[in-house]
Amino acid sequence: MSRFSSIPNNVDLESDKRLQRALEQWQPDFLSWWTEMGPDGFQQHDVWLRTAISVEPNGWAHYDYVKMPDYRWGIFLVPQDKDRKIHFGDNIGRPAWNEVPGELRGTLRRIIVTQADTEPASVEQQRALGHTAPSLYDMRNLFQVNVEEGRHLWAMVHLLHQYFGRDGREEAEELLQRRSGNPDKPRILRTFNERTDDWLSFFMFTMFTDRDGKYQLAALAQSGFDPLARATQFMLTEEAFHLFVGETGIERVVRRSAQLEKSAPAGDVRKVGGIDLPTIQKYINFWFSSSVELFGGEVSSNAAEYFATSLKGRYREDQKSDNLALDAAYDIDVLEAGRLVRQQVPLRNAMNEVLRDEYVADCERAVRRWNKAIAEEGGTFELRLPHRRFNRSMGIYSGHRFDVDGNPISDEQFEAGRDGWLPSEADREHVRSLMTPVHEPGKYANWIAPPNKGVGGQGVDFEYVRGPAA
Ligand code: BYC
Ligand code: FE
Ligand code: FE
Repeated sequence: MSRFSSIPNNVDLESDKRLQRALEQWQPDFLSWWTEMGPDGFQQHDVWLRTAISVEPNGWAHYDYVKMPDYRWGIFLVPQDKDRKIHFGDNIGRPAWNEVPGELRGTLRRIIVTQADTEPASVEQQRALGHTAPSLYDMRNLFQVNVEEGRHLWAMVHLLHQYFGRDGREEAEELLQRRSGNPDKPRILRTFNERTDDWLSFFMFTMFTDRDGKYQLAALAQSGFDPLARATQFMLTEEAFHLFVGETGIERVVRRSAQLEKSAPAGDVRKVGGIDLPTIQKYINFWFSSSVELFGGEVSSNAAEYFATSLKGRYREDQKSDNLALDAAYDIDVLEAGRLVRQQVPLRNAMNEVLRDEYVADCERAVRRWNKAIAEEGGTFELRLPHRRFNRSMGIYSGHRFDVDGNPISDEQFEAGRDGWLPSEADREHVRSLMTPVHEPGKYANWIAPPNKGVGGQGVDFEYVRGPAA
């Protein structure tokens, strides 16, 4: 396939020459960004990848060896329902919009740009990980996630180009210019500037940060702006795999640690090349607290506006009974003179917190699964989520200190507890010291259990990534 091949799509791109030209101009810029900031190395390797060739359920089962730069980054929206009506907020009952309502243009653009910015950011954060993959199975999963995050960027850039004219084209260019972690041109949201250069962090990121993606995309899939709803709905099918990588990745690390504990001298897992469970707990504390931040402030007039204007609903808004959310209230604990006091806020202003509740419950479920794996291996350690107030720098709890149970504490107490709660430099150093590549089919690094089964119709010992023929 040629480098500048036509763009796979189900939006009838061929009949909209202006849009097609705009996207074809952006495509080489995307490919140079991918070359510069995408996975470091392995670009000429054959990777056993799944490619979306249509939005039909069977359009998904397509696996083949593909070189990453030849991945077919396409534009796919779930099919349109021409009779669709807006089902929440102040525009409830009106036909869903297929053009941007003038007065919502700025707000909508901002939501789309924020969503879009996270996609290339995550690829940048993960770019060096191929070199230290604990197996070819894991390396392949990493690259699958990377190419799909690239496609998510395409999905959002399509909306910017089609519906936002020149402003949209400028935003699309800027999306390729910001850089994760660069102090001069950082990515928009903080978690997307964190370092994710060891595999424990990668699994934490796909567990906790991609899961924010799931809930944000699900909220946008309710949108009254139909092209956004249809684009994000399709992105969710890809997101499920990213979450699988994170949740099962952590489970495999945890299981291995519990196994090693039994044989290690004095139960010291580090001495036998594993990651001890207390260190895993600290990584959970860090990545959970960073990712809950992505839901925005607890009390937010932005969130109220997104809901009122029918641009962003709640999780499964279509299954709720009160889609106006006008008379209801929500209880939030706020800090007053050093004590937590319950306050009522109008429900619409609490929409970020409402979405965060769904997210936290989903994370609790995963922790139960990991604890089950520990118990199965005969271990007794119990992992847990820190309280959502712990370690916050956005929203009403920022500027105050809380312990992992959510109790208010002093700065001194926090500093004294810090290395017990969050990864210390020594902890990170230990994790990094284990990151040596295992690139032989069927072999897995010592610190992680092999998966139960392979992926894409292959076994655990398949050659998922294959070097160029010599
Ligand atoms: N870091 O009213 P507030 C994904 C800003 S992940 C830095 O509290 P709002 C993915 C905020 O922008 C999903 N800044 O918040 C995962 C605002 O700025 P201004 C991404 C932050 O607006 C893994 C100010 O603080 N999608 O897809 O109600 C791999 C106060 O705002 C942060 C979306 O986020 C932060 N953490 O809610 C790949 C969906 N949080 O106005 C991909 C679109 C807030 O003072 N975005 N701020 O300049 C939104 O819906 C909202 O913008 C947010 C924030 C939920 C993010
Ligand atoms: Fe994504
Ligand atoms: Fe994702």
